[in-house]
Amino acid sequence: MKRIAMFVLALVSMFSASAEDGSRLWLRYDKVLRATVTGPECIAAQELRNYYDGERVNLVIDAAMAQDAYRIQGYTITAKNETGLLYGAYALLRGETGYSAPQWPLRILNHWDNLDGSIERGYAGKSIFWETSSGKQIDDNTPVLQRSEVLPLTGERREGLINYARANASIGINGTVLNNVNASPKMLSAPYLQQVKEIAAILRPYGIKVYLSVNFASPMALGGLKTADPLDKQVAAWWKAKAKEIYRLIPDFGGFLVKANSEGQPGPGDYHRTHAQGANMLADAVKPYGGIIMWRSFVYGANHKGEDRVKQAVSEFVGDDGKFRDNVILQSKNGPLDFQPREPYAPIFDNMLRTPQMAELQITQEYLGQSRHLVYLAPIWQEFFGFVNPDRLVGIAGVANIGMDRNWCGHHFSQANWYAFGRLAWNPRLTSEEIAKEWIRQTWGKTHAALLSMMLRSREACVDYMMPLGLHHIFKFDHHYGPEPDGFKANYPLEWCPVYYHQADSLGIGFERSHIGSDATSQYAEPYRSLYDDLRTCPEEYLLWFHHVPWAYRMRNGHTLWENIQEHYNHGVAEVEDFVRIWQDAKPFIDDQRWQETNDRLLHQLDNAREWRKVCLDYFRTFAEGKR
Ligand code: GCW
Repeated sequence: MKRIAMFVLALVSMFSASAEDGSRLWLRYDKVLRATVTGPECIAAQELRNYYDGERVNLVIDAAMAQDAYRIQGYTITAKNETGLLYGAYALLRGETGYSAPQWPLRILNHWDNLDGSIERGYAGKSIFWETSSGKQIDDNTPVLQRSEVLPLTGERREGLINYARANASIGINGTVLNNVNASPKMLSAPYLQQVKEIAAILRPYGIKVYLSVNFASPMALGGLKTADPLDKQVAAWWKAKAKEIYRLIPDFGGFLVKANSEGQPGPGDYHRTHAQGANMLADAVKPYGGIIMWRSFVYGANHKGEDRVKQAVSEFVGDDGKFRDNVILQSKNGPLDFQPREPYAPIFDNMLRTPQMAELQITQEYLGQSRHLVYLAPIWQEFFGFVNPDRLVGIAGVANIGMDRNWCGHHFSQANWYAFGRLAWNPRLTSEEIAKEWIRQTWGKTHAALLSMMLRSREACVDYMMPLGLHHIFKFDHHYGPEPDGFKANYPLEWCPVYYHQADSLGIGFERSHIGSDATSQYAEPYRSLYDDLRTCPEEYLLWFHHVPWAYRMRNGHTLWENIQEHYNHGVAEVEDFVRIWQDAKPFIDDQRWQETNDRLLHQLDNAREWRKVCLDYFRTFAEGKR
């Protein structure tokens, strides 16, 4: 009887293996149902029983182990609790042995998902968490929905969330923010909190806590108060009551993420209060339940007339250093501007030494070809950790690239970025190469050297065909995809205009940020302050970020700057041409659907890379070759 069952299962798994559509991510285990698993009955035991291709596994709980750590020794996995065992089980399934513990206790995905199912900067379909049952749009004027209007989590939705949880647990992610930082106050209304409770119940067994982004003006929009001033007693009381309501539903709720006084979002600044005053008021509300506040430092604009945008976060926050409650964490993007293909690290990490900090990385490729280009992001993050010591951070957040698309991330290779984020959140000292190898083996079946080479070169290729040598933000308005180096709109904030960033003129190109310019270099700690300030020592990959450089300037390879710019664009395009060749050669080894879909995207990427080169060089040439 058991034999027949196994035969049927094998057949089923053969069929599902042939229909490779990317939906199984890197968890492409075939059912083997072989292992005898002893120890506590838990999800780790289930997963091993289903998928471990060995005879037996012992699961052992040892209270003396560090939180989330595991040890794999022979047939035994030891951990402090079931979550640790689960991490150990997935590690065993990917062939790991030995002891492992995570760098940070907070390893969190940020979903920029809106309540109507759309996703800000999402390129892989609709939200996996939210949708109205009528499919209707939700805006500020929509009344609070009835529970029945919020999509129920049944059937495939529920299955999807379980698989989302498995995927996250398999790489150690233990928290998720369910909604956009541009947050609707309705998020905190009762029908939605019910939904959050249900999502939390699905994710909890996988060791994942839920968090919410909150709108700072919620007490007005939702509570009918006349103000959201953090020093107002009624406002503080409203948040306390809201926290109580949330924790009654979800006792292990993680806390709030806040985007305040940034890009039009409300915040304490509206009442002439500081970020610390705003954050602390919220921190006091969640403190009794062990909650945290992740307060973002991504601010620029109104209050900083004329100041170089990349300096504004430090200017605005430095006075608050040391003034935050101990359950507030400042969350900052890796670079001082906005998730560009290459930026120097954000100097806020040098300036807030008495404030716990988290880094926010972007998994969704907003400025790196979205989910149409193959760009493996681990090298960017590794580069960042080369400047900002992971030991100085208390956690890490990644803006998710996940949606309802069959393959979750739009591009089959964008899955690697989700995977790499989790692995680096666990251990930021893993190399991009180690992670890519792991991912390729699990996702494509074996170690393909050519795929590895393509992935490892892809980020630098993107920098080269989009904006080499420290150029930045020369994207088309708003959609952040194609090139628009001549972009300027008089009625737009200057900080959104490409011409503001590259400053090309008849003399040269680049943004002068040394002491003779905006002096952004002075926000850096040594040795970087001096290194970046001096044109002669500034690394060439940041050259035009920090300096306005003459077109005829001699670069390290002996060629002029203008020649170098052209060489980089050409190199970027040549790299993508090579990726297309690599993929052609890989055809015999790759299943049809994934091969075809990836091939289509690579060809599209090549068109785009050529367009970037043409548009940028044609435009810059008019200055460089003295035609203006
Ligand atoms: O890069 C900008 C994005 C916005 C985003 C903002 C932020 C969520 O273009 O879409 O808003 O950053 O990080 O707050």
